[in-house]
Amino acid sequence: MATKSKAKKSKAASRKASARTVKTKSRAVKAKTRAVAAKRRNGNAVAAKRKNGNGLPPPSRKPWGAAGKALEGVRVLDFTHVQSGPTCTQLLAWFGADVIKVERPGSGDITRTQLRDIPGVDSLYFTMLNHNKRSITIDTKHPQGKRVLEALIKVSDVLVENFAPGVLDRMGLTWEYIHKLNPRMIVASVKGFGPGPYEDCKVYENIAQCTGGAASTTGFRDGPPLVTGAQIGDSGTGLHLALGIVAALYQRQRTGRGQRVLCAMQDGVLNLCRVKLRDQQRLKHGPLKEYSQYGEGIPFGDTVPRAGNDSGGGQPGWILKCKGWETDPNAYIYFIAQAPVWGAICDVIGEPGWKTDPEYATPEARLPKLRKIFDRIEQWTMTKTKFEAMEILNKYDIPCGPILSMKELAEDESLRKTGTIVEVDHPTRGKYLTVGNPIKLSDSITEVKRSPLLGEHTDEILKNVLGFKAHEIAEIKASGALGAPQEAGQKNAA
Ligand code: CAO
Repeated sequence: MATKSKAKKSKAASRKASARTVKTKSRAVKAKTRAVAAKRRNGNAVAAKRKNGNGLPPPSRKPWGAAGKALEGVRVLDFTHVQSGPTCTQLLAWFGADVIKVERPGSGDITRTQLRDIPGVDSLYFTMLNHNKRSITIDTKHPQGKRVLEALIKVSDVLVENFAPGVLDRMGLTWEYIHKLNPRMIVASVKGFGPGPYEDCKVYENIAQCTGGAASTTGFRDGPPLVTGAQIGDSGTGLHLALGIVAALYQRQRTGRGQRVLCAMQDGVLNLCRVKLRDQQRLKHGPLKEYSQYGEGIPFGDTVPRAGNDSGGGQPGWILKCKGWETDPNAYIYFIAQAPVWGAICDVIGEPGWKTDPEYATPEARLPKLRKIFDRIEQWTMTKTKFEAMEILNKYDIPCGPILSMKELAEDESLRKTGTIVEVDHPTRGKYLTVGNPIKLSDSITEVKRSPLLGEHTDEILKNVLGFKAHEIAEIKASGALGAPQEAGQKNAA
């Protein structure tokens, strides 16, 4: 009995086992079919993506400039002040980001009152660096101020700051804390120096020019180091930062998380002085023949010298006097003795013999006598105004450019047409000129809007961006964390 029942049991077991095998097989078949279908679907999706340009929507049919702005939908919490940071956030605002400038109640960005030309009115320093932004006043150290700030951090994409090192941390806004509040937040900073011996130092424009290699290479050999009028430390670093932010926004599309973006002003200036570091390394292999000191027989030391007005590239150039130079400080032209148009240069200045004279015919032969050549060219440019010289030289494709004064630039019609020089109306200042967006996008056209008055948008932001109820706004205001917003038309204290 026991053996029979054992046999029965084992038969039943083997039936069960084969049923299981069939089930497993059919599951495997189903899984395989599903995998094949998924692969096909995936393949189709990839193909469709490719066809659409990597998953992009079909090309908009809206007229150019009517499809929204490049950075529409991006909200920037702007903690910047003075010049470097505001340059960056102004660019982002011009590209369509909603830039909310957080300012200290009562005073705001220090530049509102610096270099004032009209008593009681926001300075041009401020207005020209803060277009297209909204202003909210918050005492970031007040508990109710922190409440508003944290709410803003949660609904923003980018935080930009250029405080002195450690300030943001002292406000309680460490990277770790911000990242915890909003893991998608990009935190972008301008500092004077990157990590290293000077990382805790405060820095202004000219310090960056001096520590980034610009001052030691600017000016004349027999004079002191010079700073340049171009704000390469402030505005230059702001530009670098804006690019870093846009790249981080693009990467966030894939990773879903924010990151830190740091631009040190020293690094930004050095990046713009790249060609001088090039020359530093060339020095090991002999004199820098395109520097006029070579032609003057003055030996080179172990560091890149100041090159006066020598061209920074491989084609020699110099600033030459034009008609009227005795009374007009800007009656000069920059002239490049470009090798391919040497023949035309010789004809224009009345030295046709130099075209074939072995002493002048080749760039190598000319290098040791650049001073003499430019003196001769100057004899010609002094007979023409800078604009006449420009017109004649351009006919022969000879690279040159008049030295334009700020007055001439301000009055230049073509710069106004392109939106590079813009006239803006301001409620307390009236009309003033500014430099518009130098970066022109054909489908994201910049409209330059006036800078905000201090705290002008405080209520609007609390209500519409943060969704605070009337009683909450009243409570925060009563705490003194926001100060009193300035009404349009109301003047700042001088
Ligand atoms: N509410 C309350 N406090 C505020 C505030 C607000 N809304 N906004 C700023 N503050 C406080 C800061 O918390 C800081 O206080 P603590 O030092 O007590 O923490 C204080 O204002 C001053 O900030 P700061 O040190 O950045 O300003 P500064 O005028 O002393 O220095 C500058 C200016 C530019 C030298 C410095 O910010 C800096 O080195 N920035 C980095 C480099 C840079 O961008 N330089 C270019 C400037 S343009 O030439």
